[in-house]
Amino acid sequence: MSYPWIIFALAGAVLIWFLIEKARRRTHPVSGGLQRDILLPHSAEFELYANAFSHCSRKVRLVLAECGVPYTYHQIDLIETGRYETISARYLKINPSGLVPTLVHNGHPIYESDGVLTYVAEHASADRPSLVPADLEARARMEEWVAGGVISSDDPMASMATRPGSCIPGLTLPIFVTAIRYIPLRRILVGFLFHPDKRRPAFFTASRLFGLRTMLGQKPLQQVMHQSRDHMRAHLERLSAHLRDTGGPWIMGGQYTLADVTWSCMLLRISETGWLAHFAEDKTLAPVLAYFDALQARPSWQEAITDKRHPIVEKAEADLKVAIANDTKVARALFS
Ligand SMILES: N[C@@H](CCC(=O)N[C@@H](CS)C(=O)NCC(=O)O)C(=O)O
Repeated sequence: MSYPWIIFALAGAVLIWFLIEKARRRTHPVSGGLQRDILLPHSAEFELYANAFSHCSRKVRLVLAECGVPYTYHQIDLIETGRYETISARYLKINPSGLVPTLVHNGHPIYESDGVLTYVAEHASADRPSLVPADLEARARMEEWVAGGVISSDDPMASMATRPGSCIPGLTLPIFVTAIRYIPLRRILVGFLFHPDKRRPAFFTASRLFGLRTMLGQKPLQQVMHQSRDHMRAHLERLSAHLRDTGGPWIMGGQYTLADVTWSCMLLRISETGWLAHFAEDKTLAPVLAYFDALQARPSWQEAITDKRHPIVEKAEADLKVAIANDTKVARALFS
């Protein structure tokens, strides 16, 4: 074969590989809840596909631990913990939306973490206290707190003023930037080929190439972070006033509920990204800090959070702390 033909044949083979791979990795939205019509291969009654760092995954691990439900754990990587495993052909068979977490019960997947919380609470071990108030009116109030923590699959940053969960992605940006330095560029670039949301590989590629200082200096990024920060501060003030008025120790008073599962993960995220220390300069938020301490002291925290920590996230958290403490440009970009 002559030289141009070899090039032509190779290009054709690459194109065919790309098209096949793209078709295998196609994502589509899924409806929440138990999927009775889907049966997946499974070996345990409950199996959880989740990521160590993902906020929604943490909620599900925490509710499983609180409810004493044993499960087989499958760690699924996001690019910030190593690779785009949520869009691998293998994972898309489990959840075609390409999002974690997915809880599988007797082979049937349950989508959308907030529906999973209720589902697990209904399947709690008989020796565990209920995570849902028996009184209907109290239950409705708890559900409002849980709804505030939802991260929408369609628009994760929608309605920040009414939904603290929507502030989480913006507040996570600094730790994304620090974590991605541990990921090889070639893995990040794969997202341009296959990730359904090209803003993710674009953001991560820029973060990998330019680093924290430069990224935090970008006005659009600052705007998102500051908007998220200011709305989150208002949500924390509301939480603080609520805890002070009711006397806690939990959101629904004496009963630890799904509302506390949700807020555990929100407080964890703003703590590991350095925002909580900044918010805590406002002494009126003292009840929130005491509440966060109490959440971390529960045995479920050890099982669901501490034991599942990811080394890259630990390094990123430490790097970010050092940058905030030693680099005024970084601190100013975040907190001024
Ligand atoms: N509404 C969904 C949101 C799930 C979600 O956004 N998951 C993120 C991680 S927290 C994800 O899988 N992202 C895919 C990616 O980053 O590529 C739920 O509550 O389960």
